[in-house]
Amino acid sequence: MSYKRILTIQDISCVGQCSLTVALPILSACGHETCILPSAVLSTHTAGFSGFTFHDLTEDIPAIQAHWQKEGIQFEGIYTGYLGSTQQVGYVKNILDTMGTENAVKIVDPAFADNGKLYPIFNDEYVAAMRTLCPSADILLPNITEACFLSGMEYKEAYDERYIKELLAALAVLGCSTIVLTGVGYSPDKTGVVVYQNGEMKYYEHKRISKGCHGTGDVYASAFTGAVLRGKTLFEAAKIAADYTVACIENTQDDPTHWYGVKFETALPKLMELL
Ligand code: PXL
Repeated sequence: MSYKRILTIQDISCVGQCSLTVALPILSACGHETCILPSAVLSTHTAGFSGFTFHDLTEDIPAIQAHWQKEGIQFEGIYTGYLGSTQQVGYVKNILDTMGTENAVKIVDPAFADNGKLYPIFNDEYVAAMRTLCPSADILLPNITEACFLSGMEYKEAYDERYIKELLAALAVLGCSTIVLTGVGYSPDKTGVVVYQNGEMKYYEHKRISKGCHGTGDVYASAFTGAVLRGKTLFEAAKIAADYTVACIENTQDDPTHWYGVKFETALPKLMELL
């Protein structure tokens, strides 16, 4: 049993089943000590709610990091998601570069866009900052939209394997050559994930249940991180995270009142079984 200390850096959306409220329970269920650095506090996530509050925590980060350094605290895994500001990306890069143990695994989920569009608070300057985070990551975990914004390639709704390979090669140039690309589907009722390593693509295809469930990217990234830190290979972890995410969506799809996230909690025993 590998019990690791993981730091995850992303926002607290108080309501909405995403970011830290998803990462913390999932990483705990995977059997890891989970430390958090909240990037911002929001009343809800920003996809579908209007009038949400947003409190950026950028200013707090240097003092938190300095205290950890004074205490000699280091992390065996660092996993970043939705961040609070462009300036914060620089602070997070420094944390990735200095706060890991010798063999720490660093996973960056860009978490700034989906379905061809940036999330509300982000802009081109943020995307440019996010590019600078790539060389500090061991594994980059974008969806197709984020991969397009980062690499500068055109976003397409329909594509073939050649386009995906080109996209991954263009992304790898930014400095992280191990990429797990999510939401890759070559036919309407299928989706899947591509694991790209040493220029080679390996594809795990599974059924697509419904389009655009909120928070599934965070569910996927958290389960993937938990599985990798449990010593699974990248492909095994990618598959476990996909099967778990599908189970979460299946848990939720027959409840129209639950539009803002997925019921990931009742599927946690399945994740533990898959591990
Ligand atoms: O799930 C990604 C995410 C995280 N945090 C906040 C969001 C979103 C997606 O919209 O709004 C605040």
